[in-house]
Amino acid sequence: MTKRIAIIGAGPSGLAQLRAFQSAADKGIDIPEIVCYEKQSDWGGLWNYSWRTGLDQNGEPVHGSMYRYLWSNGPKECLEFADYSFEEHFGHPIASYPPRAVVFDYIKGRVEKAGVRKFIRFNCPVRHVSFDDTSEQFTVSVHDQQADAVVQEQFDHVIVASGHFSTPNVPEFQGFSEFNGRILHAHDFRDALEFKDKDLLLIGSSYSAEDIGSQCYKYGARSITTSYRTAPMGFAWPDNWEEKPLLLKVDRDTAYFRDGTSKKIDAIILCTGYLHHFPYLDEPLRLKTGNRMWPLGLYKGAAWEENPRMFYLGMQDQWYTFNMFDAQAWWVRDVILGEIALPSREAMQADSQSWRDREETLDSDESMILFQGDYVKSLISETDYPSFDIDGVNRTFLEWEHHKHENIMTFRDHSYRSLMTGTLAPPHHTPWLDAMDDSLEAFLAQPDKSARQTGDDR
Ligand code: FAD
Ligand code: NA7
Repeated sequence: MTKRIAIIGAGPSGLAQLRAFQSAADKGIDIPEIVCYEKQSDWGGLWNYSWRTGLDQNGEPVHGSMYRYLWSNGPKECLEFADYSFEEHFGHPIASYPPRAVVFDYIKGRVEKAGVRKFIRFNCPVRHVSFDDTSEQFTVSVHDQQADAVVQEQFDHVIVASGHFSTPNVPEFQGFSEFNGRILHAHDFRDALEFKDKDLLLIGSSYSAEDIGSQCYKYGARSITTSYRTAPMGFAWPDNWEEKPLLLKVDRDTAYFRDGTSKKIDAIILCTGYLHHFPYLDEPLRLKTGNRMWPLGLYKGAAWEENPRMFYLGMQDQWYTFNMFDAQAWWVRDVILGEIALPSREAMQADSQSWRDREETLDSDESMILFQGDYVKSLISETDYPSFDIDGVNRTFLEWEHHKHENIMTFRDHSYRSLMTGTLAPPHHTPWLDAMDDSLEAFLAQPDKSARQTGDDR
């Protein structure tokens, strides 16, 4: 009997899984029957922009956390697919930090070429997943929104690819109920222009605080204050941007911080991260973790040790993204196809624990990047995913870090060499701070060649 596989989510991780199976089928290998359930009406996950916040047209929580004017926060050379380069997709080299619409187009290009859309059932949120020990089958309940019917199907394997940057972590601070302005979480942030001429407070000191603050600076906020719990970001911020210790309380229009200082503010954005949230999973199947480099319970970061018929993709905190999801998806595919044998549960747990022990020693961005690079290497060594220069990707990440610390407002003007094609990216025609139009058309518009400069080649 042909095995049946359910994939939950058609974002970059779920699409990596579809592409992995399709690549095996292309080589003449018999692949299982695959159904990918996607609650949105299109693929691409977070990269599929939605103006909506709160609930969607079907009453489902809006998945999207991306916002207008979002440009890749790392070099595209670090996330490039090993089997489908940016150059192949666009027909020519492009600059290193594309805006969201360009990345979305690239993700789409690979899966359109692979012809895997037929496996996806759109507008189908998964409501419940359980496992029966006797039949060794998963039962997946899905709400087919178009038919408005909840249906159940049986599967041999379930692959969870529903992401973990969509359910906001929303702490409360004293005085929020009486605050005069708007309070929102980064998940609901959509347009920096809303905060033009405003004094803005952001809580948090990670990617969202850095990038949403930078967007708001770029689009004319009067001042930015970021408030950290553990440590400041420490970049050389513009003059109207300051970092403060944690917020103590707010009083109508004033924020008070732990160092005794205060500031009048108009709006607060909680850049306080996200929860790993799987409301549709039965308790024995549910991963419980914070956003970290090595969640426990997942052998090779992917197989659910308690029941390795089930898999999770993309659950780690992410330096590596698309090509790491690929490495995981190829590995999961080969476990399902019987090409990779899993060891005993004890051996899986011991292996995971050794990664966790190393994770706990990581004390710098560099050590985390090298850790995740080693993880990607370990997966790729077991499959036929095209090998690529992971040490080179690590080096590119380190250059990126260096450029951010050199100047947080100009790091996106740098260019890097593709580890897949060897081509050095051309500089973008407009410095990021001046590039107000984030459309694909504006980004790809050919500049006047005489005005081009040479990119960095380090
Ligand atoms: P997602 O992209 O979240 O996709 C999950 C999919 O599962 C969605 O399509 C969702 O609709 C679907 N789904 C969820 N629940 C259900 C359900 N119950 N039933 C059916 N379907 C369901 N990464 C980078 O490499 N570069 C960047 O510049 C970058 N910027 C980012 C900016 C923001 C604001 C955020 C939040 C993340 C950013 N990321 C970036 C990281 C991002 O996590 C990855 O790029 C990528 O989108 C993760 O892919 P995924 O498929 O694992 O999850
Ligand atoms: P992250 O990277 O998980 O960071 C969350 C931040 O929120 C981090 O600075 C936390 O501080 C802070 N935080 C969390 N809870 C609190 C409370 N209760 N009070 C104060 N501060 C808090 O999430 P991001 O949204 O920045 O990034 C997620 C992804 O989105 C990322 O991959 C990007 O590509 C885009 P801590 O340092 O733990 O003290």
